[in-house]
Amino acid sequence: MRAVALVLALLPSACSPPAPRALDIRVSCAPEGHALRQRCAVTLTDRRTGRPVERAAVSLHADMPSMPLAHSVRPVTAAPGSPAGTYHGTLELEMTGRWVIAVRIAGPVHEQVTHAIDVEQR
Ligand SMILES: [Cu+2]
Repeated sequence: MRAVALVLALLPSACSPPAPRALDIRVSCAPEGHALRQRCAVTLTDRRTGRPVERAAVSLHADMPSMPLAHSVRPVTAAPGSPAGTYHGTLELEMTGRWVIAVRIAGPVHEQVTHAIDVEQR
């Protein structure tokens, strides 16, 4: 048991999707009325118990990897919705192209995943 915990602690903390530890984090975003207005849904599941994670602190941060420092989109707090363990937030992006959404969980555990979306004008 202790050996397992040690091995898990030694795993490198990746900055992108591969293997978040305690939580299974699913992210999906879809335009809401306008291409630049993206409503994102985050679903949190406790990997150990398989149960949805409620009362988590979830925030969404958007950036354009191709244009460092060019954008300062306001981070959004994702509000809990249904089903349990689902959180929703709407980001107002500034232009079409590839955006990376960082989903930060600040409690009950700390984790972050990133989710890339290609925003196209239709
Ligand atoms: Cu840009």
